[in-house]
Amino acid sequence: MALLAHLACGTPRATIFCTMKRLFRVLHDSAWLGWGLLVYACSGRTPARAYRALRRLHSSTDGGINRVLGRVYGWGRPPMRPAQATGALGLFTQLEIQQVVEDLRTDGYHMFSESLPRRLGEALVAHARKEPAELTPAVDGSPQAVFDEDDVIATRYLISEQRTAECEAAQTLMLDPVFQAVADAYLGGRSTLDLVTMWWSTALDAGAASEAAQMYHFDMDRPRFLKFFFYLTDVTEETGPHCYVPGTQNHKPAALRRDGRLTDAEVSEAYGRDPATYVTAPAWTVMAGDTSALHKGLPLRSGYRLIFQLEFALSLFGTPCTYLELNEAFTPAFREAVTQGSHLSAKFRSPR
Ligand SMILES: O=C(O)CCC(=O)C(=O)O
Repeated sequence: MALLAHLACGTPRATIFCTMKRLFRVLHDSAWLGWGLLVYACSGRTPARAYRALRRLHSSTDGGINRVLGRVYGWGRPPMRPAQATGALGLFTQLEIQQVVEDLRTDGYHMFSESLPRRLGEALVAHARKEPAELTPAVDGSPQAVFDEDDVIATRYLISEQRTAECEAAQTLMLDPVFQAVADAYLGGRSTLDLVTMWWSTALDAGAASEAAQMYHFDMDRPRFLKFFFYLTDVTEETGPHCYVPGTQNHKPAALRRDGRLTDAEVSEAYGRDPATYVTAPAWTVMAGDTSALHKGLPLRSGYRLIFQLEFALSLFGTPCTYLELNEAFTPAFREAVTQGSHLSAKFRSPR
């Protein structure tokens, strides 16, 4: 493909033609995106065409569109910048928060040296052990199953957002001021909780499963977002370390800007070596990651892995957001935070 494009754009006249064509595409996608942002501002609904334009523009501008939108959101709703914040990982001064942000800017991820309190981690694991989960790949006759390490039937078990959020330990982490302060500082604006999810990964199929995000890809559900990964089991070389290509949240080599799944060979070829960092860590480790960088979960060779994840975004423009019901499973403190107009409010709806 790259050779064909080179031949097609080989002569000076053809080069001008190719440049004009690319420019036209960027302008065309920008117009769709601008229209979509307007529709979203009026109705809270993202037109599918506008969302597709955002994804194409992420590739064609090498992330430039996301940086521009990030600045615009930041001007509208600047981050809070508290002098300090205290949460499950302890007390963080603004300086310490900025150090986390620095790592995120350079590498695209940061491993916290502080661990999740055992009490919270164990409560999440206990919740995940009893919840029915959606299976990938789908298993005939069982749309859902509870994870059973002695009878593994799928590569991934995804617990529903609603049921994950109803776990009290999950609520503690959603309310945590440190994660919110880090997200705001990195994204450069007031962020909103956008996703709460928990899934088991297993060694059932050792081949890279595209559906289970085990091939290189970038995430682009929203214009600007940050994820927190909470490791609830030991993540070793055997049990599916995350692979990150550091720096690709800022720039990607031209050959890797394509949307969709990329093979290991394509990624290594673009760098002339394996550029990935393989993130292994014991249970209760927390990692912040900008997954607009190229990343994947390495297929497990044995055992299983459980991850709890929170995502914060500057806007819910993008893929349809799953709104959660603020039912009686939520603590009074959590309900109050939602109703008082916090970073949680956009994600939750009162029961009908
Ligand atoms: O390690 C995995 O299961 C994949 C995670 C991933 O790609 C993501 O959360 O964006």
